[in-house]
Amino acid sequence: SSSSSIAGYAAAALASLTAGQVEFLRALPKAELHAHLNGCIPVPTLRKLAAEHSDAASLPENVHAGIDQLQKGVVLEEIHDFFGLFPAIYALTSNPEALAEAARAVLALFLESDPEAPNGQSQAAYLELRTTPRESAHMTRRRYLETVLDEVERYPGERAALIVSLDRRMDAKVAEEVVDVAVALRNEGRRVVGVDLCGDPLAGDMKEFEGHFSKAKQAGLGVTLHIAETTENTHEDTLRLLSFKPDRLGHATFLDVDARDVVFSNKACVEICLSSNLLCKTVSSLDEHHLKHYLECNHPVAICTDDTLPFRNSLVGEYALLLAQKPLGLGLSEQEVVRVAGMSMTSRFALPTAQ
Ligand code: 6MZ
Repeated sequence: SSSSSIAGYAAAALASLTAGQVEFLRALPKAELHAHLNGCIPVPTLRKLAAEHSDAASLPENVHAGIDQLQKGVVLEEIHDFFGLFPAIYALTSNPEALAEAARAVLALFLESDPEAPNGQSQAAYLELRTTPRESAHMTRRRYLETVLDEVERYPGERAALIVSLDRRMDAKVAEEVVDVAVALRNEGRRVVGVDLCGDPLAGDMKEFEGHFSKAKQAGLGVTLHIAETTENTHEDTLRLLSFKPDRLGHATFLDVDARDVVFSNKACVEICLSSNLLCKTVSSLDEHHLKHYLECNHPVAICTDDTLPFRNSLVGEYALLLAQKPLGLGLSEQEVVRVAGMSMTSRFALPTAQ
């Protein structure tokens, strides 16, 4: 529809489907397992946060221009340009009230009735929302995570959980603090289900991070790692991350033969973000997307949105990319799409046992 906030590849695929096919996709139970909080804030919420900001004068002057750009749709020359979008967004989610409002809007986007669905289904049956805790003048990292968890836990019947992200750019001390807080919150019975490694794919020395992920695993948290997202990720970096024994992998676009052997034998679910990969230009066309390879090998995958704000996609739109005929989509059958959606549901991390 013309009021749709989605655009680009996912919107084109959705528009090519019959009403019956769209209804089929909306009704399909699917889990969103790879969505970054600050990458999924709806534009109207960002505008509201900018208008409400207690000290408008302290906002960087590029914030309004940044929001205008996001609304128009960003064009990235390459993935490294992507990370420059976040400082403007972060300026708006740096106190607990604003962060809570952003988290509420993102949870609603995936879990409340989709205004565009005639039968009022939500985009996702289940959401594992991920976010990188930031310290600011207004909150500690622990307070950041508690603020997001308060919103996640408002969803009864266990429809949502939190993954705590470590950024590759974090120094080892901060990364350690973040894992310790994630483990402590989990032990307090809060709905933290996993830890993630994200951020600029070439940043940081991952040697320093091994202990953090083993600590998280010991505490019963799931581990998911952004891995081999670009051609520049080295063989060594990829194998090192695989040695952390992740339960799931983000992107895993450029695995070489050795790495693929490890992934296939571990059966780590691969979180696939089709629009994200096309827009960040790490994959040149759907026809060349590594998803095809995983499907042929019957390897578990989960179809996800990554960042609905800059990519202007939706979970239903990403599934439309599976079902739409080539070249707009991959041309999978409904039966195959049912199987793919089922894999997202079975790849969820375990919830903490009730205390
Ligand atoms: C790697 C990504 C990403 O955590 O502040 N992020 N990291 N690859 C991607 N693929 C395109 N998309 C998002 O959400 C925003 C942060 O998520 C990470 C980046 O570190 C970004 O700053 P949170 O809620």
